[in-house]
Amino acid sequence: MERKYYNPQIELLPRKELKKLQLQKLQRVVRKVYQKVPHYKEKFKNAGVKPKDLKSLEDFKNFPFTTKEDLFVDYPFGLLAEPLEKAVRLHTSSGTTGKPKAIFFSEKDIWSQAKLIARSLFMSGARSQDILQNSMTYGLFTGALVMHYGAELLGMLVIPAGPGNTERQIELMRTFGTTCIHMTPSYALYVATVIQEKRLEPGKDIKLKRVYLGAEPYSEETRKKIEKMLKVDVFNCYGLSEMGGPGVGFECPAKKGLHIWEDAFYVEIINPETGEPVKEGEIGELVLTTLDRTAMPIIRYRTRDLTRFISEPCPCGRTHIRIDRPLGRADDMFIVRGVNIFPQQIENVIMGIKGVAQNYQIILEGYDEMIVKVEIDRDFFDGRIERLLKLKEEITEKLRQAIQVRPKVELVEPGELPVSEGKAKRVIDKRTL
Ligand code: DLL
Repeated sequence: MERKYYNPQIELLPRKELKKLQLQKLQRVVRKVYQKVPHYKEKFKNAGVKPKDLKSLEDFKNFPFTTKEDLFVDYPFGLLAEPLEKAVRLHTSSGTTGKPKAIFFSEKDIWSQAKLIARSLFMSGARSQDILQNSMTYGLFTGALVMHYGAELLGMLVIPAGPGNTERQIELMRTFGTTCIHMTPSYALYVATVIQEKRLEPGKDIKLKRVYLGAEPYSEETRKKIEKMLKVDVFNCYGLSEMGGPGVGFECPAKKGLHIWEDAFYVEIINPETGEPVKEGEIGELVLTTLDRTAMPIIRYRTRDLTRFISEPCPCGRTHIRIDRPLGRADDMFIVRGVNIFPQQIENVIMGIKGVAQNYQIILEGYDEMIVKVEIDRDFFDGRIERLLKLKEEITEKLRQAIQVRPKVELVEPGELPVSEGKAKRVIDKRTL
């Protein structure tokens, strides 16, 4: 039964045919939003395009982008392309400021996204005998519910644990023999540390095999660290509420970038300043169009997420394009002494250093001062000061080499920094510039 979530006719579809399929779907979606959503009709008019102008995929770049701000025009129902009664679920995504973005799903939308999740989980090796502990937040956030439906569709036993209460998380894992877990990377680092501190043995006390991490950027070093601590395979899962939540992009066992499901999304990467496509392999802003969504299709959505295409064929044989692990949103970037820095760059350096525990925080204060607080293994606080100073110097120097700015590094004991169960807040900007 579960074999139906591996569909070689779609997943291995030659790119030429995949593009043909995309064009057909794009023409349909463009027609639909033009006819049903006055806001899109207006935008098309301003851009001087009509649905009939979409004759090839090339033509699509003449169509207008949808931005976060567009979601607030005629809020909250303005972008619905079907009567509200057709919608069966609401999810929201709260940005850093203002009102949340409201995303509506029809019944069909719920199951299309669930199928993408089932396909993604199957691709990672999960099967119906697996037990998924879903430790993302249930509620308005898409993270838990969307994954939940997809995992059930695949036939997995789903434990709707939600985040937090780490003792209970571990108890659930031990009692029910959880084999797969879905959570944020920052929380996973914490849970892995607690498992280690309790001296629970991976494979024996804890049966985890696969860990699905998403909802926030994290580095390759963090993946490696969690894989080593728990003896598991970590898979990166990308998505955003506007595109239906998790399952938009997912890693295959090659773990070299995330496949974007191109039968469901049309994907572009643009230069955020000019709006033009970037050159092959260059980093830019990911722009996505829903190809199957019915209640609230969105075209050319500027995600603000920065990534690049990995265009070489994937060893897994799937033809759907891969993107590199998202670096974060353009808004996550901060500038210190004229240098553009992403939290993930810092994370990638520190998580590869022996002695560093699971948590860190970046504080910007005073006149462009950058402090990196790093939790380190408890046994470093055994009174051997030279060892501590050496570690501090190693972290400072490696960060300086990576980001060209010498930060002030503070080493703290595990548990001293706030633990995030959902999305972590890595940067606190208290500058008075
Ligand atoms: O975070 C959907 C999701 C839930 C994805 C669970 C994966 C797992 P939003 O709350 O709308 O939706 O936030 C979306 O989070 O635009 C990215 O900036 C970031 N993000 C999500 N997944 C990843 C990832 C969900 N794997 C925003 N790597 C996105 C990096 C990610 N950033």
